[in-house]
Amino acid sequence: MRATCLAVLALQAASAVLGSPVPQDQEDGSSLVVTSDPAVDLEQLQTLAAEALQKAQEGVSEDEAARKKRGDTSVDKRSDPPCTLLNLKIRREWGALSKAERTSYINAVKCLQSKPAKTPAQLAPGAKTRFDDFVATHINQTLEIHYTGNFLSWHRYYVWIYEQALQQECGYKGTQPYWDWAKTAVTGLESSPIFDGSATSMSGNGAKIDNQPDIVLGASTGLPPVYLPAGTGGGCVTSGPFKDMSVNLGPVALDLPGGTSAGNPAGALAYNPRCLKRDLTTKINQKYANATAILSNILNPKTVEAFQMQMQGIPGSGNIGIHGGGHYSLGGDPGRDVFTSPGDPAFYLLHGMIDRTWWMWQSLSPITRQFTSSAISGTNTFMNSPASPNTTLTDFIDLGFSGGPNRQIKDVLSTVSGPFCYVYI
Ligand SMILES: *[C@@H]1O[C@H](CO)[C@@H](O)[C@H](O)[C@H]1NC(C)=O
Ligand SMILES: *[C@@H]1O[C@H](CO)[C@@H](O)[C@H](O)[C@H]1NC(C)=O
Ligand SMILES: *[C@@H]1O[C@H](CO)[C@@H](O)[C@H](O)[C@H]1NC(C)=O
Ligand SMILES: [Cu+2]
Repeated sequence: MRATCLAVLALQAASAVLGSPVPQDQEDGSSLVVTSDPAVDLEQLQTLAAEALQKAQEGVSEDEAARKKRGDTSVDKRSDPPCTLLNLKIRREWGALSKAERTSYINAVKCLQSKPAKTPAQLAPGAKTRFDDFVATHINQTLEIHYTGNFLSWHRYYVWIYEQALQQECGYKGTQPYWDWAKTAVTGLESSPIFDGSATSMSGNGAKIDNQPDIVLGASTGLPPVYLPAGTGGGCVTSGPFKDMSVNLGPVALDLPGGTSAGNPAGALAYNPRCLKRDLTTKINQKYANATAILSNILNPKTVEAFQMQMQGIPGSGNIGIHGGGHYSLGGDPGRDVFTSPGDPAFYLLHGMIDRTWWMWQSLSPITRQFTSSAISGTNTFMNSPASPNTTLTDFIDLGFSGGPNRQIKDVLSTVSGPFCYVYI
């Protein structure tokens, strides 16, 4: 059944890119057997997703070979190499990596932090390193990449270009790992392999600051604010590979109590070297980004609009979504700052998980959710403020000095076509 559906997908993928109308696909999530354990269901979904997309890709390749045989070159317009099982890359959860693999990832991140920036100093005086190029790009575009039509696709391409930089500029042989919040909600952040502060972690908590007030989110918007508990750290990170790293850019909006933003008065892109701060808050992880929350975000939304809103938290709903749950459970500076958050190297593991969640959701209805105009929804500005045009499949993603080339959104909607060839395990 599934194979037939996927062969159809192959044909439709090609026609979607060429602009012809695409017939409806079938929901492909029917093979999921929902159990009483959301963690088990998520594992199952992941396996189904990898399977569905791999088979789809085989279909695409077979189809291409057949067309070539007939002398039909109409699909050869795409410049990217086909994604096959031979070049498929696997992204894995941090805890599933060996210690040697974790160390090589950490070393590559440190390598990016030691190479000079490509961003011209007059554009972003605070961008000192290649790592900072990514932070500067994100700060510069924050209001056009969150609560927008490109939120998911922009961050997918951004994390991939970061992964490419680690590989091509710093000799990293592995892939971008991810932080599975379902796991850390159970173990607690402080004792997880990502944040336990060991030499093979992404560094641990910040130094403990006593009596930190609750965080109040959205106090200035007129909507009911969300109160988040303070965590178990709050100060400078004291352990692990990144304890001496310098955070060079921002902050822009730390959402301090009372609705004050605490941005750097010298400017968002000014040079402002300081320690990396964290405030690990397992309670936030448990409340907003547990296995049930992730599963519900994958199974319930039927449109991408609903999917991305549930993920980012519907303002005024009191729920910050799994995206917010991940970010605020890390906390600190720049972790808690929507603009500057990629300045904490754990950001890329967090957004690996965002991408993985989207990928699982897409695999449940692969045609509609990867290859049609229903794959995206939203406008080009944060909550459409100020009002802006709807995002379209042919809009470009421009990652500035982080890397490129600029890519149209339609080319980054599938992890197994266009420039990409990866799945999650
Ligand atoms: C910020 O965005 C503007 C407009 O796209 C661009 O011209 C500029 O180069 C960007 N700055 C950085 C630091 O990327
Ligand atoms: C798990 O997440 C859901 C959805 O956010 C929430 O309603 C539930 O209370 C959470 N469970 C715990 C134990 O906090
Ligand atoms: C923009 O998208 C909304 C929601 O999907 C839709 O109702 C509206 O017609 C679109 N506007 C244009 C100009 O296409
Ligand atoms: Cu972001």
